[in-house]
Amino acid sequence: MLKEEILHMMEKQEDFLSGQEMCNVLGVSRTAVWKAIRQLEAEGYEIEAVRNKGYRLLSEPDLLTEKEISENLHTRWAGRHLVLMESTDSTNNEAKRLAEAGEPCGTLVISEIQTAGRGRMGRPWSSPKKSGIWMSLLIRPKISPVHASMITLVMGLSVQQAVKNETGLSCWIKWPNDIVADGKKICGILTEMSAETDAVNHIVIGVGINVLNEAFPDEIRSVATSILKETGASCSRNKIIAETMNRFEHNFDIFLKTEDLSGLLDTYNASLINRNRQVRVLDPAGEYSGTAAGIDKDGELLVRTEDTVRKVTSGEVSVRGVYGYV
Ligand code: BTX
Repeated sequence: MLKEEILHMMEKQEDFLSGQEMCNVLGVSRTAVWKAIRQLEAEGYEIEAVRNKGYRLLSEPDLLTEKEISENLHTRWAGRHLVLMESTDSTNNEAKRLAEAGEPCGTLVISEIQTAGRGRMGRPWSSPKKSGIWMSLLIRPKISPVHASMITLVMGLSVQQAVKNETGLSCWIKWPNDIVADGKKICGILTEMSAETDAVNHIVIGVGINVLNEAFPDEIRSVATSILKETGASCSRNKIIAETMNRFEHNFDIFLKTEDLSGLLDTYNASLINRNRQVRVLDPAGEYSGTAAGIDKDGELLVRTEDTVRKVTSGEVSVRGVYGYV
């Protein structure tokens, strides 16, 4: 596309690039160049235009681009088939539709906005435009369906490692499906599966990361934060996406060797915010408190109560700090 070629030329040139030179190189009219420049400006590129000198690129918006994601991807399959969307109801829904249509393992659906982003048990997930990473990875593993819930933990660890590595933010895993920084949620994970009794058809792992959000709606202000709010700095969503895929593929290989978390246990527990903290377990069968010791190889949270150690399975249970969310 002309607009991309012009952008590419400006990216390579530090100084002004004359409109005439663009016309000559690309074989198009001045009007066509001018229109393409206007389109780029509308997308958030800051371009300086000076008579008799030409155009100069001042800054680029943080757009999701296949190019920047792919350049930072070192995987065999995870994220190798990218589906970038401007808008969708939920990337989990879209990934499920693509799964039914036969798209391959490793397909990653990413959208700039979700109009009906979902959390667990039908809870809403706030997914405003261009401020976060709303993505879903489709996988088709040959594992027993009873082991699938551990994949949420594998992804949680991968996101925590990727965010820490890419942004320097000190963040932690909150079992089973959140990443937190400064006691508030920066990421939530929703895993959904289609399976027969003893075989998985496909699994969709949905990841929502608050990256550039400057503010949150009233209902979630007390529990939500973003990378920008915590670090005060902007960062590349494309690189975080790629690094999450790099980490996930590596961690998932380790998980597959034993079909449990024994190979990831120490790394996981070292990044677990709940560890050695007092927690309240909101079990529909009865609430109780204790000290979280860490997870076991099956991904259950071990909670030491006065008389015993209880194993908490993710399912419908929520875990809270005694004095608040963490
Ligand atoms: P969850 O059920 O653990 O958390 C949902 C709760 O989190 C909500 O009830 C609300 O209190 C709070 N919340 C809502 N939006 C946000 C937000 N942006 N930041 C922090 N807290 C929030 C967590 O479920 C799983 C979320 C998965 C989201 C991804 S995005 C891509 C994919 N598509 C999709 O529809 N869901 C997943």
